Amino acid sequence: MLVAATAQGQLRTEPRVFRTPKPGVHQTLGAGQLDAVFSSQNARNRLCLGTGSGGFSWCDDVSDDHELTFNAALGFVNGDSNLDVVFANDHINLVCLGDGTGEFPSCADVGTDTQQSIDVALGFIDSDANLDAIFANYNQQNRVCLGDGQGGFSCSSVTTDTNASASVQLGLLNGDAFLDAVFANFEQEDRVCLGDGTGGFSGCSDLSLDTSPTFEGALGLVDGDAHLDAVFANLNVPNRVCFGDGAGGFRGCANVSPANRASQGVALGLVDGDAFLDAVFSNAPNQKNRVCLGNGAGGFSCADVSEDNLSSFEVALGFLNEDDHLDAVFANGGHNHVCLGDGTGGFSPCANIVADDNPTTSLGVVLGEIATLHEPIFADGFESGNTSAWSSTVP
Ligand SMILES: [Ca+2]
Ligand SMILES: [Ca+2]
Ligand SMILES: [Ca+2]
Ligand SMILES: [Ca+2]
Repeated sequence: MLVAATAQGQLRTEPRVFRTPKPGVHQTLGAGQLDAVFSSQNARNRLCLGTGSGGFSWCDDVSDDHELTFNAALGFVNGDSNLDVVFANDHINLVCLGDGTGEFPSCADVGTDTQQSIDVALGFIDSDANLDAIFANYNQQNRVCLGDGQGGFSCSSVTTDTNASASVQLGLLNGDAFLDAVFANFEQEDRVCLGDGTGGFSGCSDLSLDTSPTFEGALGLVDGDAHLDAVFANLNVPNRVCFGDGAGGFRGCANVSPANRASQGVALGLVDGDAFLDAVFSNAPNQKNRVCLGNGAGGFSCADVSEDNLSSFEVALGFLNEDDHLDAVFANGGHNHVCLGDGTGGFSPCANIVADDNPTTSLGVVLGEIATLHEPIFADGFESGNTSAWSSTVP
């Protein structure tokens, strides 16, 4: 449990203790290599450093915090150019500030809210240049937390709604330049809340009459117009796509496919070679994940990602190797999993992330270039930090 008494915005510095020694020569460091942060159900959240060739070479705890974490978001929270991470927790949410080497030396509570936050999104919600956070809370008021640019946040309720929100996405849904929010609600109507540009939301309305058990949503341009659309991952009923009208409403919804699967997560990206947005769904428990190729008009054609029957709670898409084909990382019960895209809608090969030798249950995954700074190379046999052992530095 977190230190509840930690003052809002006051960073606590944690000892930089790594349980797994980093390699002396850190071949994974360098710009352009995606790393992954996994949100853990019953253990510490994990960072895995990407190799740039489709694998992950090294994993360790992000911090000593032992919260039940449902999901995370990456962004530049304070004034440096190192990616930071915000965790949506069962209790108080957490921000950990990165130092660019793959370590997060400072973590702090995000406000003092103790709601059960299932998801978090980051964006510029008010008019300043400080990144803000918005949290989807289950059966409690959703909260918006405005950043102070230094790692501190000031939180308030989005509305008085106390829906079973399981997911939140930010996007420009009506004609103004203020970020809006879509909340996916479990067995309740999903809601859209229009931002007023000052950190408030001028009102929320039902996105549709659909009351599916929805775990996650994603926003993207699915059909041929310039209005953001929403795709929802549903439990044991068809996944749905809803088409934005550009005015903050949605003009209708359709099934992504008629299949009923236990979809817990969804990510959108250009998976095959056309310009039409595609969707990848993570399914759990013990089901094959699915890739659904968009036809640019709102329709999808779906297939299994692989033959693996995984318990995948979340999926993230990114370029993990050097080809131009989107790849997928799945957050699993057990070993997390990577599938490399072939650019035609297929994924092969797929492999477990064996660099994480202590797999638990990961509920979320986000990708970003976290370890971008070059690190000193140390001579063999010397511990990192023993400055008498400097041999050379990476240019
Ligand atoms: Ca802000
Ligand atoms: Ca707006
Ligand atoms: Ca496509
Ligand atoms: Ca790739």
